[in-house]
Amino acid sequence: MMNRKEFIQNSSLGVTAFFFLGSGNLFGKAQNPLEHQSIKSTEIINKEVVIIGSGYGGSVAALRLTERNIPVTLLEIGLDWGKSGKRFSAMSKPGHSAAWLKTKSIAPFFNLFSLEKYTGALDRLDFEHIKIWVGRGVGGGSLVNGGMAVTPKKEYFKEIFPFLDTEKFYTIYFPLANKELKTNVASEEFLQDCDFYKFNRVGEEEAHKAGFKTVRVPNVYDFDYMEKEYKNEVPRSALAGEVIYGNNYGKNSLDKTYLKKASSTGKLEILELHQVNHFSQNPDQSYSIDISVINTKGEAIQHKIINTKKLILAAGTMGSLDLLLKSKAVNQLHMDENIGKEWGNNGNFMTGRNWVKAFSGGTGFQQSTIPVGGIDYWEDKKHPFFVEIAPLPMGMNVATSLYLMVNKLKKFGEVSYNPKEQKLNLRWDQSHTAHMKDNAKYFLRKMNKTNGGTRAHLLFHNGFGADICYHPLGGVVLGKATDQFGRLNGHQNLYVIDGSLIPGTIGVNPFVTITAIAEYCMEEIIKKDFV
Ligand code: FAE
Repeated sequence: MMNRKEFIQNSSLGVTAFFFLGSGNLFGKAQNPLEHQSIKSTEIINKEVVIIGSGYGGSVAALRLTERNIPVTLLEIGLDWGKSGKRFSAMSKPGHSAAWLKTKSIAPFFNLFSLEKYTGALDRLDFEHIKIWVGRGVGGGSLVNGGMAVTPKKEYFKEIFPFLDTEKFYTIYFPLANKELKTNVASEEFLQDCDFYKFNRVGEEEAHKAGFKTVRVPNVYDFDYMEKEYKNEVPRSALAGEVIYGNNYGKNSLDKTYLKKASSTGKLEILELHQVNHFSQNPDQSYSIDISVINTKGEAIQHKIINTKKLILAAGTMGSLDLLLKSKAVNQLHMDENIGKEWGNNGNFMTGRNWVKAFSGGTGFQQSTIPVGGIDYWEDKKHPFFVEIAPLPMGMNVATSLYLMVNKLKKFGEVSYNPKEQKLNLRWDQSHTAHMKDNAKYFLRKMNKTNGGTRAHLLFHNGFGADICYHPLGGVVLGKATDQFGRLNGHQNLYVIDGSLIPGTIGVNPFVTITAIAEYCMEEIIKKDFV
């Protein structure tokens, strides 16, 4: 039997696996752009509407405004990968896209790779008890995520958002989000036939034997394209180990859906490599945004102030919190007392099993990077959870199953700002994840008892990845820090439209919910505030 070190060394990829659930200098000390020698002056520009961040919230806002002929400027700290002509790297060969301004790869396991510092597509924000992965670039998290497009359970959605019209969400906003995101489901025939999905067939079979119910999980990866990949009719992406550093083909990330549509109106201006430092409110309720334009090494090369009548923050949960709290510290921006509260990791907890079917074929040599299966145990009274059967595409038969669990939250975390160190603080420790660990123990015990296998000590210290978070949510909660449509309390013309609106948990992978909530908010905001 291999030990953890041998396991890592023996893997031909030595990387990987990690999606689904789903710090750099962005959240570190703010650099004064004018300190940079080459920057002599500040450019001042006026715009009608500015959106900060091009993930799910920002992309929905951009489309709904521009299709009504409203000119929008979208500021994104990361690269416009489509425009740049640069390619995303596969997990076996981390290159430029693999990490945001780091010199070592930052995947959740096995970071053996040195990197050239570059404005890559994946970032990791490190706090004492939790590491948070996020996407950087035009398309935000959609560039690096596993594409799992899951609509939450109606009852849980109702519990989390009791004041929203649930029926309207399930008849209008969720179907609309799924249509625009191009959500689709793999054919059962393909999944049975395809060698690259053995890990999923094994995962489901073992779950059934242990008494768990499994569900097919929709995705935004185009499964028709994947079937062609399998037949070698088109270039491979999901079947060539691409995902967490970006997919060159197949995945309908936001640049191919919402943002493409918004750009076709001719009303959308996307400014890449624009790092927003902070913003201030003017007496006439307009906003001034302080921006460093950076190069691909992360150096500030230009300083801009953009004045705008309306400002939409869509920098993702951690990005929007950072901007709000920093702007309060730097510019005395008024701050609602609820900002930073009700933060959560969406119950993310990683675990796995070694020696899965070790003596009868394992989980397969080749694995697709796109997950398609889930274990639904959400209704259990004592141990409610949802588990994603995650691929582990290591280029060898590792006989190891990886699981990303989504649990309920028992206790919220809280985000604040440390003005001295100029960075975010996150109040979050083992007491927040203790019940998730209990659920993971229960799940693994049941699986191992029926199927054999051991807790995945080869993947994680002690077999549990309690500190891995792909789904940061909350901190600017809808109806608490904002009104019921994302208008920030105590301000005019200032909106938050992203994952921070969801109070810490939604029970499944979150981007479909973030998209649906953005659709709902933008409908009202455009109707009332953009007459
Ligand atoms: P997000 O997509 O993070 O976009 C925010 C954007 O703002 C980014 O492009 C930032 O670069 C940009 N930004 C931030 N700060 C600044 C600044 N100061 N100046 C300029 N720009 C800025 O926000 N979810 C699922 O539902 N299914 C999955 O399968 C899944 N897998 C995942 C796998 C991984 C590895 C990761 C990291 C996440 C995964 N997620 C998944 C989570 C999902 O991608 C995430 O919830 C959404 O992307 C969040 O959407 P937002 O619109 O909130």
